Amino acid sequence: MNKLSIIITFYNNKDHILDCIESIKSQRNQNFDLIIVDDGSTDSSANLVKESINTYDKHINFITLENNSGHAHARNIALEHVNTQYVMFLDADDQLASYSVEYYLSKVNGFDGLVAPIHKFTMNKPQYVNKDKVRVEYLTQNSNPNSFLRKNTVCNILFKNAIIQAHNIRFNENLKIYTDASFVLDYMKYVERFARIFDFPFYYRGEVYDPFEGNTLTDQEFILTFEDYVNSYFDSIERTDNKKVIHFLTNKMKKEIKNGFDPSLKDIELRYNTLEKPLVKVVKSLKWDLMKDSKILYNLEILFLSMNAIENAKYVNNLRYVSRHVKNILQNNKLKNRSKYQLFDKEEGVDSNTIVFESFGGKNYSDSPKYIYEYMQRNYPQLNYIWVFAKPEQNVIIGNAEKVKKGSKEYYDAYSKAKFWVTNARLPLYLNKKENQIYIQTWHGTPLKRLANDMKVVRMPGTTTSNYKKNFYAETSRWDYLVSPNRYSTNIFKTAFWMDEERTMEIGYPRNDVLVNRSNDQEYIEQIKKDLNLPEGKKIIMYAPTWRDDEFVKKGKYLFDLKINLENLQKELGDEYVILLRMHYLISNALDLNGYEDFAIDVSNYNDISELYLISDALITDYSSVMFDFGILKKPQFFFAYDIEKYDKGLRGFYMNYMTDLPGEIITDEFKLAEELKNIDEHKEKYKDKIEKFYEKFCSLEKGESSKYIGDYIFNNTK
Ligand code: C2G
Repeated sequence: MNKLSIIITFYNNKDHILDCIESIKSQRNQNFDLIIVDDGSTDSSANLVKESINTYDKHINFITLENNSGHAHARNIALEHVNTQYVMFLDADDQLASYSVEYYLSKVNGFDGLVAPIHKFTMNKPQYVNKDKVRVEYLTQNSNPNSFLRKNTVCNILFKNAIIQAHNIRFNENLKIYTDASFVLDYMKYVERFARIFDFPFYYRGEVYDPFEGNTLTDQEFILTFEDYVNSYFDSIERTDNKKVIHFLTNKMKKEIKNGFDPSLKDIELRYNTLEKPLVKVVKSLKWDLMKDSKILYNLEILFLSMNAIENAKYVNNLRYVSRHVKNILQNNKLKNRSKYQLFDKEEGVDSNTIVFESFGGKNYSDSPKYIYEYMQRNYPQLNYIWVFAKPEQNVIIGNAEKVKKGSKEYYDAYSKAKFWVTNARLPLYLNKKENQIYIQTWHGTPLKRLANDMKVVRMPGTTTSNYKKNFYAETSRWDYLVSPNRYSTNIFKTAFWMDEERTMEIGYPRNDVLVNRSNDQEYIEQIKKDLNLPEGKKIIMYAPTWRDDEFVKKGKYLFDLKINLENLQKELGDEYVILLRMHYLISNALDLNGYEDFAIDVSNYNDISELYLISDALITDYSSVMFDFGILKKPQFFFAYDIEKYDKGLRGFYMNYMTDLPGEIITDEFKLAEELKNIDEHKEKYKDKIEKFYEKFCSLEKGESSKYIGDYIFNNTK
């Protein structure tokens, strides 16, 4: 007979349930019973599970509940079916490491339980238990009364079935979300000795893919969970008279209040208004605990709350916000400018004639903001223009705009004062877009790679899928207008950016006006070539690849490993061609072109890629949106997709069929690339129809008037 039962209950977990079941199948030690409860799912998860266990050589107790009745009920039902010495719970969106069951069974030793840690989602999971890292201790409930309460969850604890059944321990079905403590607290009363594992991962939380759907407890809106948390707290302290346990639970509750009503939270007012009732109730009961070692203003807020004086409490909460910023200002620290801005930014300070421009987060003077600015500068020189740069001294701009440094006092003044914000990438969320300001987001490319909310998982340093999407949503919800280059993009922006059509200006890209207006201007084109010091009489090929989400040094700094074979290209093409190497703006490593100076030119720091399109006879790219802009010129393109497998399936996924819809040859081999490039004219002929089709779909909206459209719109809305 098996020693352990694992209980999985699920409700509409289609995105995670297979990974969860896989983690069970992958247990090296299969000596356990499995009880699965479908808690009235209405999505495909039940079918997914059934399909998956079809090929699993194990007897499974699969229970279907007709209606969804909540975690507590589903688990209580499952408990009726346990026939083993121990039982543990695995959440349907979590996973167990393949060594867990084996390890637990070797350590539990007949004791009253085993408590193992819960880890966050990670890509880098160890494959075995590292003896030098893991720590196992045998403890008594008397001396360690709070071990079972760790992390607010019953998951990843081995409970002894005899204790559960003898004392009829069950989850409190009156609680909605935080039901686990009710079970654990009753169980703890009968525990003497138990094992506890520290310092090594055995159980992983699943990744949150969709932070807006709210299926995952840890990620749910505070507004929706706080009241239940308070109810669960009161339920819990009634279940115990152990002072240490009460102290532990109370400390958790205190933290929940302190963090949940922090004055710097963006939705603090909403939280206060919605949660007044449970907040006052719990504060009344914990008043002295809350005030024990807190600062004076916090204590005052608590005091007001305990007296039901909500308006006064709110006032003090705001005072705490103000005092934080005043402290930054008085201490003269690096947040000083931002704090001043947060305190003094007012609608009355907005000036209708001021426009602030920023491109790629202040990196340079480029892209659509530059073209809109130059149009306005020519036609409306009387307005106030401001450009934001990370390094203002390194950027030369035309016209009379003021240059300001990101993060400086002048930077915050600019965003506070300008009625119009024009930028091509996300702006930091600490900038307050006020009601009487207009934020025009030009964005920076027709999407090929999946974007924002359309990405299932986000693998970028310094963020999680959930945080990335939440922040993105906060950003796009303050865009008044988004520029779209074509119908295809407009449709994508609806799901990726939550942008409705009313807020989308489907007018083509300002940065592409020059491609329409000057593609035949030989003099202009020759001048660009001269400025770049290119050898005369040679044809020009540009290589402009994109970046890889998973190749980075740190947040915002990505690496690129040049996979084209310069030596071979020079040998094959050097007499006739030069090659421009253009790295994406996120790439931070320098190219080493030693020995290729006459053939390869690094144009990564040349601000305006549109000018480079104009002088290039052909383009090599991979998955970059440069293909759509270059498509306007109907010149040959080659797609050097050496890592297509990884990029399409693993990293992002595409919006279109990469293999069939591109206006040029897809090449994965460095030598084949040189061969293809030798026959540019043939290639052009071969892809004639596809180039036309591509142009129709993605480029035909471009009429060379987009800068004018936006510039005039802005001018007409100034005073
Ligand atoms: N770019 C460039 N040089 C490169 C690659 C890109 O100057 N080697 C510029 C182009 O203007 C391009 C823009 O940066 O259109 C965006 O680059 P992508 O490679 O498409 O990548 P990304 O920044 O991830 O934007 O909707 C578009 C997507 O958001 C992609």
